[in-house]
Amino acid sequence: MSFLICGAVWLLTVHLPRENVSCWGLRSADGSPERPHSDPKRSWDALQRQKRNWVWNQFFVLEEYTGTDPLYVGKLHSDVDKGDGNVKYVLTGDGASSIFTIDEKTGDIHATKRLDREEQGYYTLRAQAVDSKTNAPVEAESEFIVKVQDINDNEPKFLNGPYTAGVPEMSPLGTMVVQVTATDADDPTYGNSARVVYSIIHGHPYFSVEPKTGIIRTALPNMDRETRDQYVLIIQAKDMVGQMGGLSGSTSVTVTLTDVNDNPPRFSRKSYQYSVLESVPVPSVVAKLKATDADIDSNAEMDYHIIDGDAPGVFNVTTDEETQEGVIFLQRGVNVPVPTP
Ligand SMILES: [Ca+2]
Ligand SMILES: [Ca+2]
Ligand SMILES: [Ca+2]
Ligand SMILES: [Ca+2]
Repeated sequence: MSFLICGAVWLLTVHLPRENVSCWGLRSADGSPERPHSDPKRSWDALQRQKRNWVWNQFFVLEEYTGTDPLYVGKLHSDVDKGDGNVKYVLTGDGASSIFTIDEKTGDIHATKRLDREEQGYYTLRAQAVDSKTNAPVEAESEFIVKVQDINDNEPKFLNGPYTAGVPEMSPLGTMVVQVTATDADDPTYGNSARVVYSIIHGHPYFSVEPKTGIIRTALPNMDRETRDQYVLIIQAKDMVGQMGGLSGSTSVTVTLTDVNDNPPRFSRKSYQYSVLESVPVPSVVAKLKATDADIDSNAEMDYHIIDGDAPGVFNVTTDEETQEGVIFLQRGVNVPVPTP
């Protein structure tokens, strides 16, 4: 005896002995029906040849079905059932009666609720055929799976966004800044619903993103922190490999150019002139002057030296750490010679 579970497209057998196979109607994966053979041996051979094209013991139901009628899932059928009402079909297991109903006479299974693959991807059910009067089994109980078929109903999401990153100014073209990743809750093993590509919506022409990896790189050489130190990029991830009709999500990436010491200190004047009375005590501060540096932090820290013009060593200069000024002070008495009359 055989006991067939017949799906909308896939018709599959639970156990199929070589002899007494009487319920044919198998469709191959490309949808073309297998023609029944009168010779059981030839039928079995044909089935064996086709077997690799079949998904066994599975039904497929499209998720998020919004129709008003219950969704047809498939059919149980035992060849003990001669259509005279003596066989009753019973469904047990995951979601039996709460989600899946079976017509006990015809074996037709329907889903009565909208299914969400991202909540539950498959249901394991058990099929039974019993004598409608005595409830005695006429077939051994068999397990099968209803797999929830994915639709593209989830957009890619940047779970770690928004991002912040830094890259040194003046970096060569193509320097990696940061990698962003979007996840898509749809089925990664089926179709393109979870296949994401990245693109840059805002941030051209300074930065680019690799479509497959989400790696962000510099797209211009010689970006100068002293001209502009921050960029806010918008990166988009789109499923369906970026094709029309795909769903998308986006995130921002704030990129800060970090400082490189590419600016020398500059004095605001070519020369400074100060006068000092010979009577001032030693040591005394004579003058303070300040050079500026467009860089920041340690790249703008000053250290002043006298390099020329004070051979006798009358003056010295120190650096005021707080203000970054050069403090010139008198370290020896100034003895101005009195002009002879
Ligand atoms: Ca998706
Ligand atoms: Ca989905
Ligand atoms: Ca700099
Ligand atoms: Ca500098």
